[in-house]
Amino acid sequence: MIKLNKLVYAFGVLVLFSKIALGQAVRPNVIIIYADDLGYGDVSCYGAKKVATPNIDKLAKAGIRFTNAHTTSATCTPSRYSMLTGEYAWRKPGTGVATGDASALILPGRSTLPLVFQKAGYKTGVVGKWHLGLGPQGGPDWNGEIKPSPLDIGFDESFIMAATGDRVPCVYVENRRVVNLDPADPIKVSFKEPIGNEPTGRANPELLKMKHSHGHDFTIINGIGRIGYMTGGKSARWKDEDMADIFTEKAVSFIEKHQAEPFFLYFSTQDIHVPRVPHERFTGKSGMGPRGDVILQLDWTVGEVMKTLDKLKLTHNTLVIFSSDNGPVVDDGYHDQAVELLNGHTPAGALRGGKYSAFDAGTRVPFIVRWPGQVKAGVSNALVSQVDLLASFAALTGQKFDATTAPDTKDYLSAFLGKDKKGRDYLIEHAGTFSIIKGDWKYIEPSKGQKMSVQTNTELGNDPQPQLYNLAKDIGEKNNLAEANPEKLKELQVELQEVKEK
Ligand code: NG6
Ligand code: CA
Repeated sequence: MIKLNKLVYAFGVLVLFSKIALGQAVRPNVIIIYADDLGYGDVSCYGAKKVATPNIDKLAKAGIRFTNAHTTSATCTPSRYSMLTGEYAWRKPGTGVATGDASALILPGRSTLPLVFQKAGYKTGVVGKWHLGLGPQGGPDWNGEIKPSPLDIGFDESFIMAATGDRVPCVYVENRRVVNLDPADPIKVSFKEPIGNEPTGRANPELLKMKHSHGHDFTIINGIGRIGYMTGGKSARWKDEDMADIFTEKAVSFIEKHQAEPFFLYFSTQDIHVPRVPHERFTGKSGMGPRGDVILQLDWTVGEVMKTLDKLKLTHNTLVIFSSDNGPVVDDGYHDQAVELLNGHTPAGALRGGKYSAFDAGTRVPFIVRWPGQVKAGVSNALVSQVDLLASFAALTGQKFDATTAPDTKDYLSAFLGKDKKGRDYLIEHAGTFSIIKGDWKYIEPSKGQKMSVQTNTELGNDPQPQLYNLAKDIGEKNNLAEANPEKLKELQVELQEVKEK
């Protein structure tokens, strides 16, 4: 039986790569489940012991679990920008963490990941956290048609939150409209000055069900202080407790609706970002407080998607990617007991730093690819970057893309499918400070930035001295070899400079 399986697999791979080599389109369904702030060590298949993620583990067991996969940035907006456009976000000013009323950062007229699929004849959809701006300069019209939106850059369908769970406006946007909006109660949003007269976390802390530890003291929505002021839109406001159910239901119905055609779904969960407000089914279940509970909720979400694929008999014809947009953070601005109840859990695994950090925990993330019958299950240490998904899926589906607008994405399909065990020669990470990884080596450029984020208790990786680490021997980036190895240092400095100037 085992032999037969091996033969079937080998044949599948042979056929697949012959087709790709011949430039013939291969069109599996593709789902990217993109978690928010999930760290390298936050799931059990990456070594977590205090929290169990059976559904994510199952995905990893049937697919490839990458140990050296990276986002391009240590925060959300730039990572997503790079993944969807194939351009490192730091090339474009204004792609740092976006406010809730930011205008669209990805404009029509350029290559994008969803456009690659759309051109290949896929139905494309986005569900969940967007955080890439909406609307024209000056921000979107929350009470009218929202344009540009994901619909203008390659998605056929869109059900999103504009920014983050902790930023106003706390409403869902479906295609071009805010969901359940009463025109008699229009939405106004401001990130500059107070508007309306609703209570704020700063003025009315007694109204909060979850207190802020830093920031997050503007308008109170659903008992939680947010970033930014909001008034109106009462009937449209979300309830954080239901968010995972709502997004999961939307993702599942997208899959059901398009089961007969190739589809691409970018499913971007709010979990495990702050505010961590799980549905009561998960409350208290991890023993680690809300942060652990939303990891369980995320795992449930993944399970629901997998169940849907099984039920519709799409498992074999669907390539699933599971990953995260940046590394972990424990206290990201709310008193949710994440610190107190950590219970020895290490969100970053053996890596140093976390979200916001130039150390590797900022950008090295869980990354799983499952495609039964085509991708051999196992572990890959190949160096891969999310910026390469665009070119790689263009290669898979036989599409061309505009490399002038997507200059940084390269075809590493055979690394993503587990055939090439090496992956990239180098990749760039950005956390305000630039780093480059090349082979076993990582260089972090000198920076005058803070060494520690006191608020989040994160080592940011900044140092006025150049830092050089041998990640193969020192994954925790403890032993700076810059002085001991000036040639390697120079090599990486030159390489980083070349990429920056490209
Ligand atoms: C920070 C927020 C943090 C989080 C982050 C964005 C404060 C003090 N901190 O500014 O809570 O929202 O932005 O996270 O407001 S991200 O994952 O979307 O990039
Ligand atoms: Ca994030």
